[in-house]
Amino acid sequence: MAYFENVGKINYEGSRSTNPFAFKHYNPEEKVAGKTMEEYLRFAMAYWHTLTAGGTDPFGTETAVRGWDHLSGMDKAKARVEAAFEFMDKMNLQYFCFHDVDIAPEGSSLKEFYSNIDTIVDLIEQGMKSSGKKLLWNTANMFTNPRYMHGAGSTCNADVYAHAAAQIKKGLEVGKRLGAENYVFWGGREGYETLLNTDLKLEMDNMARLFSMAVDYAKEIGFDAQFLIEPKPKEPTKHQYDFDAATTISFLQKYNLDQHFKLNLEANHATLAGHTFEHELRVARINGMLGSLDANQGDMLLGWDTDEFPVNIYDATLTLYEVLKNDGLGKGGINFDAKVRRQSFEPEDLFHAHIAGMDTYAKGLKVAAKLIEDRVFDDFVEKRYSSFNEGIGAEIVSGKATLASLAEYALNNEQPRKNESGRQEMLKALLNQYILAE
Ligand code: XLS
Ligand code: NI
Ligand code: NI
Repeated sequence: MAYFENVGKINYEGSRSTNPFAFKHYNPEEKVAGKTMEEYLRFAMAYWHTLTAGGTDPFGTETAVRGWDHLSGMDKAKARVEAAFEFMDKMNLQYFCFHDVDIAPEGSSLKEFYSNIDTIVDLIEQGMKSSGKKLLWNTANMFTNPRYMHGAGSTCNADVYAHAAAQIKKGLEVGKRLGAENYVFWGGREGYETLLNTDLKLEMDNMARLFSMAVDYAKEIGFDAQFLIEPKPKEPTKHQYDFDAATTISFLQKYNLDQHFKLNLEANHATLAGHTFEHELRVARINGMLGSLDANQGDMLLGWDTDEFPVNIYDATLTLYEVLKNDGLGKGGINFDAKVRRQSFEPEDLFHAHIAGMDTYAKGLKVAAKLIEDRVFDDFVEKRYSSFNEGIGAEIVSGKATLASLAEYALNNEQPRKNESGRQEMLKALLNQYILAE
């Protein structure tokens, strides 16, 4: 059965193509900065947005029209697996990502959930074998079920904590079986609403304990995926512990978990934290913690995680700039944690959305590669800090300088080197020039 029968395979037709069902920039084979686009971009379909979600919002029910609407329970779950492989094939997506509850219904007990997962994972495994598609990452949803109202790793209820552990255990087993390249933790309920009822220290210690248990269990079963934490400052919880890249890195360092984890950074989460996406990527990159991306974009006029498909080429360029400077994402990839708008309810809209996102990132990759090749910002930054390459600057950098030696230097140098312009506007104009030219 075909679930997307109105759409065929999406191919690259070049930037002048007028076919809405074609890539204008994403040309998987094309070489950019020494690798093919496909190797750098490693695009993934988010199972939850593309197959499980139906377009609800806090004020309205589902609007999406899908070929599996008439089914329910396990039949629906099975149909979605078929649809998933058809979609990835047509869309030329090599990877996918899912939460446990996206693929299988929870049923009425943990045992039933485990068995539902096993049945569906059998089908996914077959689909992967015959199509060559790969699992970028899986994760456990520990935020939707009412049991997680107070959190999962940070809950006040030890029985709920145990349930979360059981979900993670299964998630790791599934990940191993399907050869997941990463395993993600996103803590939507790991945080607090009011300090009046919260033991902040115990909650954070317990979260770290759960992560350590996961590290141990993965080792025990020989699951060698890269562990990732996905920061987000708020929503659904008022204050979330994995607030942003910097906060999450220091959390991991404090609990000696930093060698086992990297970060999965999401564009819309960055802006919710009051950062640009490139800020989050840069912080992770310089700390050796850049793992994977959740590609989407928010709406500056709306204050929540709108998870729109990324279409902003300016942002994509700066995103890919960091990715290239990181020499790619290693085991990571670019997961479209993005959904079509509720009004875009037809199956075709899923294709338009992914084409828009993949083309935007492909174009960003090309521009970023050129910016790096021409050392547009590198040369400027190098020169800007050149006072640290010699004399007193070199002493500071080498760690030899003391407050006393610097004070002595300053006393003898009442006329410091004059400051130079930061040339921000010139650099932004250059960036525009590259975006428009490429
Ligand atoms: C929600 C998160 C979530 C994670 C996976 O805001 O982005 O979808 O990516 O749990
Ligand atoms: Ni995400
Ligand atoms: Ni999100």
